[in-house]
Amino acid sequence: MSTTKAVQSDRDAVLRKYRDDGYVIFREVISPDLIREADAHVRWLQERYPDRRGEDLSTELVAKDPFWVRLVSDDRLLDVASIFVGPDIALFASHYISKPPFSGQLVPWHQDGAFWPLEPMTVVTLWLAVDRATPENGCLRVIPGTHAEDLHGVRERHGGEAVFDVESDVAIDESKAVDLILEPGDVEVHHPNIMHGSNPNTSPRRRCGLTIRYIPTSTRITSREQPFPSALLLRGDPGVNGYQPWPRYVAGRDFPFRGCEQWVA
Ligand SMILES: O=C(O)CCC(=O)C(=O)O
Repeated sequence: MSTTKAVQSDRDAVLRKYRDDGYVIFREVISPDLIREADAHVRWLQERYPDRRGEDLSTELVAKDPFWVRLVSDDRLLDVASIFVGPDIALFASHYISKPPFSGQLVPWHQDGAFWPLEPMTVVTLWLAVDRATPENGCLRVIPGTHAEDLHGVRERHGGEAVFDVESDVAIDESKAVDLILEPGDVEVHHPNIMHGSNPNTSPRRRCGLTIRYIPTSTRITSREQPFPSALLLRGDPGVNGYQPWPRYVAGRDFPFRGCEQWVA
């Protein structure tokens, strides 16, 4: 059975798990050939932007980058996203968090929805594993069930390097945290209210994942920046937002990928 068919037939079980725990894992969504391209893309981005950390390849780069848009608009990912946000889908944001060996930064405990200019907070994150992610290299950690809580406040974080310098202002019971062990091509889906974070990478293996934030086009992006730099219409009716144009591929400027000739102006 193809992944898409499997996804549809498991729909009820998936939604039940998401409603109960606030997250769900889909295995082998993206095939090894496209994951190899994503891996090469991350390496290309790091050469192109040598002053940025691997954990900081994010949102403002997306809409100018044909491969990035090709990846987040892949039908296999949109089919998964549609289970949670329906048929009319836009990209709100996307971010590679590539933690280098030995020195990869931690991600403080947080709820995504506490930071985002969205109204209502109807949005889902797909976290696509580019590398194998395990506790040793700082895999994503979630606290199941916390998605049922309201959004808490955030406070400044002190104490060592981190991907960002704020954290949730509530006490975290780490004994309830679940480590999400993922293989390249697996996708974890999480709710904007779930408490999550990740430890530093102290292992010899890189840990790279791509976060992709999908909204139904009925969710309004309320940022003062309009259209939002990474807002892209991906499927269906445009709804309430303005969007960035899809980028065109220019040889020598953009990351070359399979099918890029179809992205030339
Ligand atoms: O990649 C990580 O370690 C954290 C990801 C994250 O915070 C998110 O997906 O919202």
